[in-house]
Amino acid sequence: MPPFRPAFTRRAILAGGAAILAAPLVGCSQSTVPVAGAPPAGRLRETRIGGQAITLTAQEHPLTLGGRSGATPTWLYGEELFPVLRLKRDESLEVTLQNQLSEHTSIHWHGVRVPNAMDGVPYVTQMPVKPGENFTYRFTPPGSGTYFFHPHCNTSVQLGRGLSGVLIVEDGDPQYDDDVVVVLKDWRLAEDGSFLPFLTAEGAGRSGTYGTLRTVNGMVAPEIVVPPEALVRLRLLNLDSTRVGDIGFQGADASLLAVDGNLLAPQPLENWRLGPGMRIDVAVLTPAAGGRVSLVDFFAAEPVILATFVAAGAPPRREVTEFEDRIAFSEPDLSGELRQLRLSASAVPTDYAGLAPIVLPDGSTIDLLDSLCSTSRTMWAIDGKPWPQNGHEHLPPPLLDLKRGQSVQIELVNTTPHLHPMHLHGHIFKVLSSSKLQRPLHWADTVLVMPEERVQIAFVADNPGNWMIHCHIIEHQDTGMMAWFRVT
Ligand SMILES: [Cu+2]
Repeated sequence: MPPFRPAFTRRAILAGGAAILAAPLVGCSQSTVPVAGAPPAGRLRETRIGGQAITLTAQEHPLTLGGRSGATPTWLYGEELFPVLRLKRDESLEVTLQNQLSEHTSIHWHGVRVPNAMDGVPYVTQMPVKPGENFTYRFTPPGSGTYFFHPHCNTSVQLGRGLSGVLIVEDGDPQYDDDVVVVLKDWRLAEDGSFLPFLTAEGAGRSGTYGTLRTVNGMVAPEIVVPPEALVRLRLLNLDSTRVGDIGFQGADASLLAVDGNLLAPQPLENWRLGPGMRIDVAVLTPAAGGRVSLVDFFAAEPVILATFVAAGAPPRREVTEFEDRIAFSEPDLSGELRQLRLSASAVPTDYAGLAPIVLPDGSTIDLLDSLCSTSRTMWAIDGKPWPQNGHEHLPPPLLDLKRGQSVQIELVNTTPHLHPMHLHGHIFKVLSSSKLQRPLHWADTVLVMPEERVQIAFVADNPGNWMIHCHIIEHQDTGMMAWFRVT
């Protein structure tokens, strides 16, 4: 495989990127990851956790957001927004969730191909972690990437209140002069800082309920200092429950490095449509000291500047390094049958009484879903079936029943006028084709299906267990656009 190089537009090269690109790449400078003290302005606190056990305490914590007049009762893992945990490849993770909330919770490691018992889905892969209880997650991520973690029940509320964090598994050589985590999230806030309802009938039945305050790393349009004339890696994560962005840059050229943490053949980035749960890694060539680069959402008619990167300080001294870090996923065999899964609206009421026991990976059984994980109202369905299936006395059968090692080809068919970022647990799939939105061949764990669009994906079912497939617009998920598949 050829050595890795970011790919920029011709404009970048003409504008002076040539000096950087012509020189062999680059950067013995360690990525600047602060481990103690306050994080630099505009950035999140980062902690190295490789091989070292840590505790995340889920708790309510008052924070003032966006200059609101009063504090917001956020729910956090600790006392700061979006803790960033960093690991190197092949390092193990050991995180104890301590629940100091007033309701049960769990941690789902979005995008990480964990063993099923570590997937953090209450009643499907583990018992919920009740108030006052602990649960320890232990696994070694199988590949590098930009991931995040969040609860998986009552998600509109828990994620809406901020309960989430970032997990980065580094892909080896420090090729970049800086490495910046950029979390996009809106907040449903009143003027006094209190929360507005997270789930509304109008929102849930349409494109979701939007926040009233847009933030990057919990701040409104922050300025983030980066080195000048440098190659900077930005890890952009959409942790919002609702908003789809069309993300691009002004003031610098950018190269798309990875989608959902999975490296792809680097290519110039124009805009990328980033739905909830989705991530992109981008390389940016920063301007000379004093220059500014804007992160922009072009989705609306009036583009919104989400954050500004300000080049300051001395340019980094660069030395030669190159690295090869293509992750080889199991290539699916595309000769088999294409299975269609229709994403549709559903007006079917759901009755949760009398669900049959299901067996968790640890052998224990549970008897019923509780109200925190389910809703009496379903508005959406996958393959005609809302979660759980109407009128059945038992847990719905799996949407797909797969043999380990089997290749699966799915066409997601969106019959609705709304966007649905569809997320699969425990697996990475290849996005093969789509009928509307142009995108390169890439691997992902979440794919945006545009209104009336058909998107073909394929993967090898190589991770045994019971896995969720659901929309990551959380109100759609919470009102039925959720199903599960089994790999045995
Ligand atoms: Cu949806």
